Amino acid sequence: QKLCGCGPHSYTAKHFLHAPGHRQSPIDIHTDEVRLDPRLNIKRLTWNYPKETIELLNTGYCWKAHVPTEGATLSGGPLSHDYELAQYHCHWGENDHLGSEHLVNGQSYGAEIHFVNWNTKYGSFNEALKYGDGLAVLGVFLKVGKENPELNKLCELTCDIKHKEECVRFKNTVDPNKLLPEKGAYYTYLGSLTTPPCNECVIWIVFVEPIEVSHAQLESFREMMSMKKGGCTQPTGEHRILNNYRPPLSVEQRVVSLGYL
Ligand code: BO1
Ligand code: ZN
Repeated sequence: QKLCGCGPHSYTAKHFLHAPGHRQSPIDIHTDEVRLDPRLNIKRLTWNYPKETIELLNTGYCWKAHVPTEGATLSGGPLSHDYELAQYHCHWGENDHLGSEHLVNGQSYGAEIHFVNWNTKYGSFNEALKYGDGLAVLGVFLKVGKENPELNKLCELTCDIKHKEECVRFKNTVDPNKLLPEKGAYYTYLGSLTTPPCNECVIWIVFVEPIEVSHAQLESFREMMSMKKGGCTQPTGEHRILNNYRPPLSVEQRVVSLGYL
């Protein structure tokens, strides 16, 4: 599929208020420039996420998963307050060699899951979008290798949300904790939403170690379509959700720090 003229590769100042800023995301993380930051260890980064996912939605741009958010908190590490999990979603490519939003030393992974959390001191998600520490997003790279049994329960549902705005409830639920590493290092830096309006409100936390998923699992994402059911007469191949990642933006004056779980 060709990259659409209005897609992530073309977000500019003209289109979106925040896109010309100095803390845009994603970025290419250069591992020889990351700094060990002892302040990240004063209180370790921890989360208290629910053990279930409620439903899966085709947004027309990606799949998005909803969880019970009551008490679903993230804190510590680079965060000075409690953040609440709102949703998790994914970005992927047309093949296994690209798809992640963040790059590491110029290299892409096949996909990247984002766990989106908002700072509870701002009272609501939409209010939090207005502040530089409003959101904290956990990024997990997906690398093609062996099948991931937990993610499989989600992959099996993508055929039920083939079209935009379709939504399905989990029977065989996914535990979001099992899609996150239990130990290891993370990169953290100040950035933005990677989709319009690209607000510069995100404390990014990207795990160094990818999780493994199979080629077939990523293929199940690539079956999803950006159109509503019956919404178009053209061949369906033209409307698959592919390459829904934004290319890396300039690091500018920013520092990427390294913390440990
Ligand atoms: S991302 O994690 O930087 N790719 C990202 C990008 C955009 C959003 C969230 C995360 N957008 C927001 C929408 C809100 C919506 C919220 C939660 O996601 O602006 O309208 O409520 O789903
Ligand atoms: Zn995202």
